[in-house]
Parts: sequence; C-alpha cells; structure tokens
Amino acid sequence: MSTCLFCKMVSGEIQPDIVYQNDFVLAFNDINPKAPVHVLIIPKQHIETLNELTDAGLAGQLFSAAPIIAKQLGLSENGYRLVVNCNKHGGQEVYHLHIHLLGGRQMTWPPG
Ligand code: D5M
Repeated sequence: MSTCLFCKMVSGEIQPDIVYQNDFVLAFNDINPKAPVHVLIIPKQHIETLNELTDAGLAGQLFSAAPIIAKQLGLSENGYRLVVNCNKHGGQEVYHLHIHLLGGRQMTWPPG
C-alpha cells in the first residue's frame, strides 16, 4: 500500500473533489485554494518531482489536460496560471508531481 497522499487519491482510498481524469492524469480541487479556481493536475503514476519526469508523452498528457480543464471551468478567455513547485526552494510540500491550475482572479508577478 502506498503512503503517498496523491497515490491514495488515484487508488480511491481517499476521494478528492475530482474535476477531470483520463487514463494518465487525475485533476481535483486543492484543499487549500489560493484562487477562486485552484485545481491540481497529477499523473496517475507516482513521480516524486518534476526532476523525475522523463516521459515526454506523460508530460504532454499533464500539460494538455490544463486547457481542457480551464475550458470546462470557464477560464479560457480571461486566462489562468500553471505552477509546478519542485523540491524545497520551489516550495513543494507533497512529493507526488502536480501542476497547480489557478484562475478566477488577476494574478500578480513575480510570485512570492
Ligand atoms: O502543493 C501541494 C498542494 O496540495 C497544496 O496546495 C495543498 C494540496 N493538498 C494537500 N492535501 C490535499 C488534499 N487532501 N486534497 C486536496 N489538496 C490537497 P505543493 O506544490 O506541494 O506545495
């Protein structure tokens, strides 16, 4: 049994608020949203950080899910932001690769 929180979501042991999934990725609402829309897009396969993402096909699956979800949630026209935190300096807290999809408000730059 995996001890990884996001693997437990993939297996169904924990049930997240799912907004989208296909054979390769799962997307669900972040429990601690930083914007009116805050979705996490994860690979169903356990990959710890972006440093371990070597499969370009899977990278494509993760990245191409974002505009589908954005359209589904009405974000396409005004826009949205994708963020990947990698390791300590990146601010990563959960060590299962994920893309943050943030939208529904004006984003600022630079991020903190
Ligand atoms: O982001 C990790 C993100 O994971 C952070 O925004 C909170 C979110 N999180 C943590 N636990 C849960 C559960 N149970 N459901 C949904 N979202 C969750 P990081 O980039 O690693 O800092």
